[in-house]
Order: sequence, then C-alpha cells, then structure tokens
Amino acid sequence: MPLPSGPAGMELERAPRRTVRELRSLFEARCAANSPGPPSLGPGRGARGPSVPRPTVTAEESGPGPGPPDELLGRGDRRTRGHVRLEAAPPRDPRQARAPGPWQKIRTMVNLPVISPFKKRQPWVQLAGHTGSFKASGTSGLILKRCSEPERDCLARLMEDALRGCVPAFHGVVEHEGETYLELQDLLAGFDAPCVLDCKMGVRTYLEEELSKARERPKLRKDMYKKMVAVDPGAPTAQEHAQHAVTKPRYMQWRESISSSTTLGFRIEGIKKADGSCNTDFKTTRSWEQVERVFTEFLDGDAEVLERYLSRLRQIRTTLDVSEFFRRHEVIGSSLLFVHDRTRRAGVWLIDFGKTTQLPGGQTLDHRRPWEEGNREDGYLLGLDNLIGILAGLAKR
Ligand code: I3P
Repeated sequence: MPLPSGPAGMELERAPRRTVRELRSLFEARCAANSPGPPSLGPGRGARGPSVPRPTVTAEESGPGPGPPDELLGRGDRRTRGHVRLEAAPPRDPRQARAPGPWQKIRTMVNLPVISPFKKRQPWVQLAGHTGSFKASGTSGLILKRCSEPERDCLARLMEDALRGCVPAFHGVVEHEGETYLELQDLLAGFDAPCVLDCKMGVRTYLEEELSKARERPKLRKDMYKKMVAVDPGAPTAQEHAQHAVTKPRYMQWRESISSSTTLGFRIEGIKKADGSCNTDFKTTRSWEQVERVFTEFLDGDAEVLERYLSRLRQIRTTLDVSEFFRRHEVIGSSLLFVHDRTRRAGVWLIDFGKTTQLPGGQTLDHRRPWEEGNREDGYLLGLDNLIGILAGLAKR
C-alpha cells in the first residue's frame, strides 16, 4: 500500500452540547457551506433490505484504519455491544488486531456520531446520499452501514477481487435493534481532523433499469422538481411546471448535465474541511477549471498530499485494469472518497456500491465508450482519467 501509516485512533472529542432539534436542522441541512459540523463525516447511500454475506480483508490491504479485534471476528451468533453478528468474516491476520484503548476512542468514521453511539439514534453528517444510513459500530475502526443486498453482494465479491485494497474492508453483517447493517472499515479512523471529498464517478448516475421502469410507469417526483427549480427555475419544461413534478431519470439526467458528470465522467458531491465546515453546493461545478478550483481549495496548497492522491489514483487505475469485478459490473452511483489530514496522511477509496450491478451472462464493459441505452456503459474510466489529468495538471504548477 502506498498509503503512509498514521495514528491508530484519537481520543474522543465531545461535540458541544446541542438539542436534538438543533442537531437535526444543522445536519439535515446537509452541511450548508461553511456551517460548523462535527469533526468528521462522509458519504452514505441508501439501504434496500437485509441479508447475510461472509468475506474479509486485512486492514493493511485496505489502507489505513485498524480492523476489529479478533475476538469479534469469530463465527456464530455473537453479541457485540448490542449487535448480533449474523455472519462474520473469517479470522484475520493477528498482526492487524488492536486491543481496545483504555478509554473510549473516537471513531472518526465516514459518519461520526455526534454524541455517544447506541444510546439513541443520532443525526449523522453526510456529504452525499441518503441520510440516516450509518451507525457507530461497537468496534473501534469499524462503522455500520444499513444493509442493502446489492451492496452486500458487491462488497462480498470485492473482498475476493484485485480491488479489495481499494474499498473499505467488509467484515460481515450484524443486526442492531432489528435492523441489518454491513460492518465496514471506518475509512476515517486514524486521521487527525480529516479533510474529505466525495466524488461521484461516471457519466450516468441512474441504472438503465430505472429508466425503463420510469418509462413503463412514470412516477412524478415533486421533491425533485423543487430541487430543480431551486437551481434553475427555467430548467423544467412547461408540462413539468404545470405538474410541479419531474420523473427521477429526468432529474438525474439534468443533474448530470449541469455538473461535470456528463462531460468529465465524475462530479464533486461534497467537501468537509478540517475545521468541520462542509460544502455540498457543487451542483453546477461543471468545467475542468471549476473542478481544478475546488481541488485547489481542498488541498490548500499541500503539494505532498496532492502527490499522494495522484499516486493512489494511479494505483487504483492500474488495479481497475486487472479487476474482474470491474470488468463485469456496471458501476453506478459509486464515489471516490478522498481523505487527508494535517499529518499529510492521504488515501482514496472506492465506496458505495448500492447501485453497482453485475452484468448478465459474461458481458463486460470497457467503462469508457459513450453510453447508449442497452450498452450499460458507465464512463467510470473516462472520469478517473480526467480526475488524474486535473490533479496532474495541478501538480505541475
Ligand atoms: C439525489 C442523488 C442521489 C439519488 C437521489 C437523488 O439527488 O442523485 O444519488 O439517490 O434519489 O434525490 P441530489 O444529489 O440532487 O439531492 P440514488 O442514487 O440512490 O438513486 P432518491 O431521492 O430517489 O433517493
């Protein structure tokens, strides 16, 4: 792994006391630009139902972030601080095991609980995706993400693929308070006040399946119409204005066209800075130059972090070339998560596989050809090459 090692954990920083209502409005506003937030956050995507996988991977292979203690990785129906383990990953290399600290360690997780985990459901900060998908794990270095079968199946396959060091380690499925969760490596563990950027990959953010369903049974979305009008009152057609609603594919295609998705093959979804401030206002960040400006601000002039990101992106690029998983899946709605901190530790991971779909009957994709309905291309490599081009351009300055 080219990722430098860093501190394994941090002491718990208690967030200032706020009422639940304050917290909810603060965070459900999805981190309006420059609003103060808790020290870490990340992406999260929706969940679509329970289930049961089984793979494992070492923390070493998955980049920074400690793995769970071995005693929590045994098989069977075990309880771990309120979790029932439905199925566990096989035992890992004992060198990766870490004894719990003398007192509660912070879990700088992709989503950080504002107060203490499990006492009650807490608001979570997310840069993108559906809210409420994450929970603290009872195990340091891990987080829980609401289980969706497609994502569980992808993660299980990824643990057996060349890409397994490029995604969060998947430790199995647990149940907590009647809900089923994926137990995942906390990618922010060990970072010191991490800066995080979520970049959604691909020229397309909806499945072909969603398109055909919408055609068969058009479902009108008033919420999406509202989001559209908020950005551009002139965007809806006369009919959409009259209905005060748009279909989901129409909204998603419009989102792709006003951002860099359609042209560059990726878009920036959100950024969280070291001071906790977040910005998710990138809907119209579209051109190469606009994206350059966002990365320049995110990197804050740190050439070393930039080099680390570039080298990690190139490593991911090389790995994608040999990944069977990548060849055989339509990768939709997945992000690259960039994380660095003031110690200049830096990493990038592929995350969010809820809409990543295995192709039928040995079909493969090249992830670069233009998408035409039926060919299922996603433009992932177009996006990755452009991202590498943008960062390489910045490195030369
Ligand atoms: C959302 C975004 C999500 C999508 C969600 C959209 O739009 O495109 O990716 O979820 O659809 O509302 P925005 O970023 O502009 O808020 P999926 O990727 O899971 O489809 P949803 O509202 O149907 O969940």
